[in-house]
Amino acid sequence: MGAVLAHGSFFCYLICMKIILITAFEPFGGERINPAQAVLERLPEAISGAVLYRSVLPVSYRKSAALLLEQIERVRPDAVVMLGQAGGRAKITPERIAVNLDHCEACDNDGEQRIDSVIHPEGPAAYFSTLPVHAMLQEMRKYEVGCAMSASAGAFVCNHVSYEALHYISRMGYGIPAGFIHLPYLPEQAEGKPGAASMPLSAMVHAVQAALAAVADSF
Ligand code: PCA
Repeated sequence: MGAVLAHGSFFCYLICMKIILITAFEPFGGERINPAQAVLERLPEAISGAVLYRSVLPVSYRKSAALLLEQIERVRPDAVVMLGQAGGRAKITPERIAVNLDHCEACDNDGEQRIDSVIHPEGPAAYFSTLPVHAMLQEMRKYEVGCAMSASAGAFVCNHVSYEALHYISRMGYGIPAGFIHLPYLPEQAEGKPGAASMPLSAMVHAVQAALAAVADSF
């Protein structure tokens, strides 16, 4: 995939470059910033020969996946990498799995709460990430940032879009790698939250760049 793009500034990249669709989320839960969005804005145009097509998704069960799937159709990327905030985690955590469940006490930015709600009744209980998670971790460790594989993305909107993307790609037979990476709080978010872990923005940008290089080198 990833051939001709009749889309704005990306038109110039034309035929031969690979495309990674990379998403982040807007702030939520009373925060004024989402580290994923801050990282997304600081990534270069291209990494290891792959052009980045970026998109900031709403923290909304209803809207996020619809927008992402529409972008997969329009952009026809060679890989999909989704970023989000996992407040409280100390490390950058590529998610190994997405589960077929929406379940969180917290409401999304539309005020919607979902409790024990199956995403696709006909779908499998879970999908493994199809990103090269271990190669990504290996590349990130070269920058000496804390990173580790995670076996649960929770069951809020990040898991939701991750499941939806993997389900869609599987159903459509696109065979492109996709998966999620959770990021810690930024230091300014951790202020006023005693004991909350955080990571400087520059470290997260370098680490995500390294992870994306591993993705780009895998196709
Ligand atoms: N983190 C939330 C949703 C948006 C985000 O950045 C999550 O982990 O589900």
